[in-house]
Amino acid sequence: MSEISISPSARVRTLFLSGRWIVALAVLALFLTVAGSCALDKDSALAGRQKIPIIFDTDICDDIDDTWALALLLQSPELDIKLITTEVGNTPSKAKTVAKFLETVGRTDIPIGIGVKQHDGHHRQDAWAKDYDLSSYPGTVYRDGVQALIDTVMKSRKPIKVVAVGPLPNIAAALEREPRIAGKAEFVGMHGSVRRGYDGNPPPSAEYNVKAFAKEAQKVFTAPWNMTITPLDTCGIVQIKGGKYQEVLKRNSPVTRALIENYRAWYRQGILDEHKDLSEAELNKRIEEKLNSSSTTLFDTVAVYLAMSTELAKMEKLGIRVTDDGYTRIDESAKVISCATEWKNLEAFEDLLVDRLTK
Ligand SMILES: [Ca+2]
Repeated sequence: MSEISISPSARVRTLFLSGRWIVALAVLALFLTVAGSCALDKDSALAGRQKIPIIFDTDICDDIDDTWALALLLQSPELDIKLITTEVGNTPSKAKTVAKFLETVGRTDIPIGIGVKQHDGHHRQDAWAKDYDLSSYPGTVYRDGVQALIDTVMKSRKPIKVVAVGPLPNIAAALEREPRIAGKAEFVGMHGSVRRGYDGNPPPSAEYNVKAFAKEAQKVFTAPWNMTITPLDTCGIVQIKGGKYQEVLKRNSPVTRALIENYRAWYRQGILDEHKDLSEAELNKRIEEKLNSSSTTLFDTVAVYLAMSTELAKMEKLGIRVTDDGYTRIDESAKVISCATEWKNLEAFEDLLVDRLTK
């Protein structure tokens, strides 16, 4: 209808005026919507700026501490998880556990990358995810986790942290394929043993994550990126027990439920691997005793913490050389790495861990 056809009659004028009101209201509504969305965008941008983008590289399903670290990660709003890659052994099987965990806690926005596979064998948490079909994961699963890691680092607009809590075949392969990732990322790892070994005392040990793939660790520890590690000196003495452990056990949230279910499956398989003839009653008794008393040593949770803060630990800049037999020796001529060599306040870290897990 053209403007010429508008009649000057009162009826038409009324309609015309009503129309103007409708237009005015629509413009106002549009203005409010745009203003509101601008404010939201501003908030989102602010939140986005404050969050630290990270990639979590984990050998989950071997020791259970990776699952505690994953739970801490998911409960830490400072961190923006861009990708989780699975390390060592049957990496597709490990990706199933990660996928089921993420789906259970409603975080299928997080992509999963399947890391370098060494074998088709079993891992101790397989039973927990045995009925899960990885192809049903609503989020993205990258078959080539190493490439996904490279792409995630290279396209990140902000410096990204690679938080690695297992041996390092994926990270070494990524550095081999695209050395420029070292200029775009920082490395934060649970690796090595500087002055104290597995029992919390000198001498240092050949720590598993380094020793299991020492050549790969050498590649990662000489790449030109900023590195921060928690060696056994700090991560090897973290264990949650007593009232703090009971808080986690009793919280019964999706995250703590998935965590404790995994702990149970992992512990059960560990006993079965060593005592095949154990009666079901004895097996259950041992599981209940352990599951009701304490966590195991939660090495990997400290690497997640160091990705957010170093406040509670004493940090030292040390030249660290990875030896062929898997030790991390202090060597002034080696690349300087930031090492958490002692706790300033271990109790505060344990409180933070429990607070995060139970919130
Ligand atoms: Ca680990």
